[in-house]
Amino acid sequence: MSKFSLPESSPLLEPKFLFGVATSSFQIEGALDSRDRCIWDTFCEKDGAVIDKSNGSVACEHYERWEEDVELVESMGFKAYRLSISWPRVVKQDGSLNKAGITFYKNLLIKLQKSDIKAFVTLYHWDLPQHLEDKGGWLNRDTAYAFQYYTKAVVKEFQGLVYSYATLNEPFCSSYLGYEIGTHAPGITGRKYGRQAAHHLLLAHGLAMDVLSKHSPNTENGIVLNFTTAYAFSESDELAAERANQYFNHWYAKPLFDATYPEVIDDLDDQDKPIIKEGDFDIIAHPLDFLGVNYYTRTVYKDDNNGWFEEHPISKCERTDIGWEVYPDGLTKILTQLNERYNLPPIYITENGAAIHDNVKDGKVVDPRRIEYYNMHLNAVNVAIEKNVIIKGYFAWSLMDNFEWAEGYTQRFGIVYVDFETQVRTIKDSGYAFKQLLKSR
Ligand code: IFM
Repeated sequence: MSKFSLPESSPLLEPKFLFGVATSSFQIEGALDSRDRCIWDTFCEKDGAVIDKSNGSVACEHYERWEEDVELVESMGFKAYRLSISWPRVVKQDGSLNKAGITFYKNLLIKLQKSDIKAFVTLYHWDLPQHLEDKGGWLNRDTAYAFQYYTKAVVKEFQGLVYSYATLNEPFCSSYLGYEIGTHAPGITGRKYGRQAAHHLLLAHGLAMDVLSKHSPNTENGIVLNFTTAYAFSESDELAAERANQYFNHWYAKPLFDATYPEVIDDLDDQDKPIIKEGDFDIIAHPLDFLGVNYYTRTVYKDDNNGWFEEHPISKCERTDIGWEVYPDGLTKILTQLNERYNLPPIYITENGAAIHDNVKDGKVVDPRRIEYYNMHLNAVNVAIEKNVIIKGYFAWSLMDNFEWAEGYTQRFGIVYVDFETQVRTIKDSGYAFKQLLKSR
């Protein structure tokens, strides 16, 4: 009997529905000395930036332990692995390639291929080379063209080894958290910076899609966006919730499909609106082979009586240990909403998971709350498919506990436990639950 319980007729139980696990370079690799610095190395040095004052210099030592880690993915029966490439590990400041970095990823990709695991490669999961930040980072339009150059280099090197490329992971986080409220690297604040960074990120995505479609036509090429489904506190807050929805979610989706920003842009002061050059939207709205959807929770909004919205914190609800409400209906809602609003390509759920304060006892990690979280969200995906959303796969976040950005090592999202003192990995019960599900299909 599987610990996950899905309706017997669920497409998730068919072998062609792809199950994978996800990670990102900065969160697991370590090995800072063998690459250029990135904005997160710098950010971690700032007082108060990371809750436990930690950094990514060791992380999960994946740079040394990658073979063991691929074997873990294989042992649980996953047929896909989502990883990201560290830009400063493969392209040096002078534009030449870092051979050691290229070899590391090549070996990893070859092992995945030999293990019959599809490689879903994300090109940018937040680790911008520091030398580019020194020239303005995502506030500088040239960074989008530097990303195009980097994409070309990667694609040439990894021909035949990659199943799917995503240009960006969660441009909302890179722009809003990084350049608008400053809780992520590079820690800049100001609405106009957030909006401009978002525009340059989307431009970078479009430029990279052009490279991918020309130089890697046989991979599935797309982008990964995160969505925090917006709910209204009361009927009179519907308009405010829709504003928030446009500002936090559709700001990143609408340009891809409708070649324009959502209406909420008209509510911004002129000085906060991004500078958009003629032709930018033609680049950004490049056709996609897939859309990656990351989902963890929802937010409830109220009108702030000033023409804008504010968050209305829910007092009594179930939460994971990072404090995020458990709300699986929000996943179904955002998937159906995207399907109604846009002419969508097929979707992969590229991240979903729960942070729980686990511990190892007698060699085991018992994590029933995480199993239940996954069970509810897998069922939410199933309902979305019943409502005609085309979904081809699901990736659990994350393969293993890792560096959770501004939360440092205080939050554990893995289905594999990592002891950060010894680097010993232990498959959690949730990992075994996936194994059981995958074996039963
Ligand atoms: O750990 C992150 C990941 O890097 C991006 N998506 C959300 C995860 C949990 O916060």
